[in-house]
Amino acid sequence: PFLENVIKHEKFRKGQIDTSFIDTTPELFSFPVRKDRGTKMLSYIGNVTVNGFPGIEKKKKPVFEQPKQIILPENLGYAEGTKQILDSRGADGLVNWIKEQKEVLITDTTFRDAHQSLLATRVRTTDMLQIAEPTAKLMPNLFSTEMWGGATFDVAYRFLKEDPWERLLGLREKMPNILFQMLLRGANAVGYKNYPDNVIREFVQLSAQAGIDVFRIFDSLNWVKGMETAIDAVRQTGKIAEAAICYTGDIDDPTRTKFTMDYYKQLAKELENQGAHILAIKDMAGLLKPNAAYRFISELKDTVNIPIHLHTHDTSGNGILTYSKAIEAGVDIVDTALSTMAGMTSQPSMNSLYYALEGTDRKPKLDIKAMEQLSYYWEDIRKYYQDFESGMIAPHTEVYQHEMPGGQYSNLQQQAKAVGLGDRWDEVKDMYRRVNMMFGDIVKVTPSSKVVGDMALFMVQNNLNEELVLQKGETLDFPDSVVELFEGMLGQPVGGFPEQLQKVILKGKKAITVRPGELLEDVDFDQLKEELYKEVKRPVTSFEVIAYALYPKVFLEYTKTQERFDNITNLDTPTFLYGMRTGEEIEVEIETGKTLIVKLISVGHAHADGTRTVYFELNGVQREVVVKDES
Ligand code: 3PY
Ligand code: ZN
Repeated sequence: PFLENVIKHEKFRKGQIDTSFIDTTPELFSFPVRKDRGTKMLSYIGNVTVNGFPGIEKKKKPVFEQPKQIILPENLGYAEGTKQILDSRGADGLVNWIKEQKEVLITDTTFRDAHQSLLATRVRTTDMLQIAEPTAKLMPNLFSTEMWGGATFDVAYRFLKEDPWERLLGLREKMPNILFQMLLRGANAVGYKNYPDNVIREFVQLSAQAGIDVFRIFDSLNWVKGMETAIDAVRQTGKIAEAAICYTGDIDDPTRTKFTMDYYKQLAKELENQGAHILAIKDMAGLLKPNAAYRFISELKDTVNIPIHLHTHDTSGNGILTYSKAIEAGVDIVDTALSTMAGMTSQPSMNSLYYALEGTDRKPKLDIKAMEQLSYYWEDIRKYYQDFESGMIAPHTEVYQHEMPGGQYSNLQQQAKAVGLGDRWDEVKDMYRRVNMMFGDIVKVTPSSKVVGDMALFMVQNNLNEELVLQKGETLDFPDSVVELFEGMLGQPVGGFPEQLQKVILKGKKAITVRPGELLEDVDFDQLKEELYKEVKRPVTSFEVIAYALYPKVFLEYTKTQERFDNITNLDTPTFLYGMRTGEEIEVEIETGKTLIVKLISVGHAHADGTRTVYFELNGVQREVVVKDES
């Protein structure tokens, strides 16, 4: 409802919003009170108490400590930050400012990649909103906070039953001084397939309008053509187009002949010519070794004139050393996460990097005490999501072999469990490496990494190896994603597809070599809006229409959940994930100033029809809901 009010507001529609819009527009917070809200919420709690949460083995709700809150001094305002530089000087002004900085600049990925990589993207908006203001007030010198895009968009709708646009608007309100950065998968937007050009343009336009400043754009095969539309769309909004080279292989390994220094230099130059304001090095698996990083950054610095922003994952345990070398070589910006959300498949720790740079003139202008305080909060929050942890507890150097992106590791592991391969995870990882080579050694990052993962699962499940795939290919029903990749629907890989395998997989279908966007028909948004209106039987916003264009099934499913349970985003995370213990009492603020007190009295025996009655007290009054027991 908050988002609806924002979007319907005349000022918002005319684009007349600034950072004070929400503060100075109290009517945004007036919602029609829905009478059955309480019942719907109880129905959610009853349901998760009885049936558990998808992806979590059913168990009694653990007892968690209250997360450590940060009490800010009352008079502490928001210091001006990079957001004000972009807003006042424009994209080129910001680029010039970056070039003038002696210190290395820092992006905080805690709100996006860190939890995508450690906790299967499951961190909820409410847990971010509670720490957003302290983050922005205590760390005004961050270059940016990466808080949106990648997998967060569909996971929000699909698993968290919340609206990612509300996350963006809510955080924007509490963090008005720091650039907001998102990860955009080029022609795949925030999805797993190429979309028509006008969908990309509309999505970029709305994201910019809702608060994104820096768009990190990549193509999952490093195919520049797949990034053109997105780069142009971002430039048109006046925001920052940060075009990415995805780093794979090893520039120091002479046997990896596709991904050489010359290849990367050529790509960097192309992206600069394409209009990138910043060049990102997206080392999504953490394969850039320290000495290679020094050479890589030095040579790229000599190749392009735009700032360079390095992203890595700490899977191997070498992340800080890689950054230290890259910083010595002059990299402008690096991605880190707060320490308790860092390390392993996530980004290297901001706190550690701070100390690693002591005694150098590139040490970032950040407050280490603040980092530590913020890290305490995340340490507690992370426990809520313990069931989504990957189980990796120590540096994992096999990443140099399997090359799996950090953001994929815990997600593929969930996928493997879901198809009954949880106990064959080691085989899946090794198969992932073999599939990469079978595919001709390709860039592996969403969605190409998902295709490699799907194929690895398929081969382990069906006890296949490389020869068997070629021999029996005609009779095998390959995963759709694999067929689409070999059809050219994700673009063209470096050096083309291996021909024999392509033939086997396509079974006579023709592959394309042009940009898929050239063949996909534009979406008629008016018609789509009409269609969605008929489905949900209420007025819909442009944000909802684009979500529906990107993820029709997931979005409709989400609207159904919303109808069934109303707004459950304000439930605390332990209750959202585990329901309640008998006798437990919780408070839920369902709207500003309106709090419900919920107590679980008991869960009744199963009835003959497989339902159970769950008994609550809501603000002291007895209430019951009937829940279907799905066990
Ligand atoms: C994503 O596309 O979600 C990624 O994080 C890729 O690294
Ligand atoms: Zn990443």
